[in-house]
Amino acid sequence: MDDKLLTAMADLDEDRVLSLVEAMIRAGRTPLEILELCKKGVEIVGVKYSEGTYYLSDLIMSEEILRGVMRIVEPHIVSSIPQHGSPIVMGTIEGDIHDLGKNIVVYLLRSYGFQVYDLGVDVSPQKFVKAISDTGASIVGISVLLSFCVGSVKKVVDLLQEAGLRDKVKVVIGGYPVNQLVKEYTGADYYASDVTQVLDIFDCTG
Ligand code: B12
Repeated sequence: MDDKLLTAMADLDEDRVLSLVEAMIRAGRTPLEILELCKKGVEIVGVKYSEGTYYLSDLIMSEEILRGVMRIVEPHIVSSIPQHGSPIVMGTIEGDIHDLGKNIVVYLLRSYGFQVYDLGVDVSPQKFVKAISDTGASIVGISVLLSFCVGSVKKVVDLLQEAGLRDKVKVVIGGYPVNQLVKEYTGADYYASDVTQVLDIFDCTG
């Protein structure tokens, strides 16, 4: 069924994706596994877009389908983890409006008992730091999909340092260009390249 879901997502066959997801939920597959398969399908959509087989409207369609998937899986994210004390500030960095990945992470964290302040997309480094200061968050999650926006992620870390908050806040980054090198360049504490790593990271920091 995994291949079928991946193919249906890549083919942008909304009805098939949603019925497969419902069947997988009934068969006891976890929301995490399902979301990860859908993410791989969206990546194939991205490749087809780069090759010129798909158009912008197709990318937007992939977003619509993914939101439908999230609506189905969300009630099935059952957590035994109690409400976590410290809030998390999340957002997509300045200049970047990609939010599918960030929204999945926010959905998951909320379902697992974290209090998340979602600042949305195109969030300036100053706004991140103000939100951290205002909420007393000890974790900030930054999503970045565009390589040329990585510098602004570093700016968040630098501003936290200047504000004397760096030691009090764990910086977690994720998104398409993120890897060990980007983590080191930005000065972040952790990075995640897929949804399955996200909970581990936030749990060990929370
Ligand atoms: C869908 C998409 C769009 C949609 C976005 C819709 C939306 N609401 O998000 C639209 C059409 C708007 C779009 C626009 C653009 N896009 Co675009 N887009 C994509 C695409 C195909 C998929 C991204 C996606 O949603 N993936 C699915 C989600 C679920 O996965 P994810 O984002 O990786 O998130 C997961 C993990 O990374 C992680 N994660 C993500 N964030 C975080 C944060 C934290 C804290 C943690 C812990 C984890 C975490 O967990 C998530 C769940 O597993 C990618 C290709 C790709 N392979 O990624 C290109 C891509 C990101 N886009 C790209 C580009 C260039 C653009 C445009 C500049 C195109 C243009 N010429 O206009 C614009 C930029 C607009 C802007 N200012 O931001 C490039 C970036 C290249 C680069 N290296 O910089 C890519 C890589 C395509 C490519 N191969 O060229 N795009």
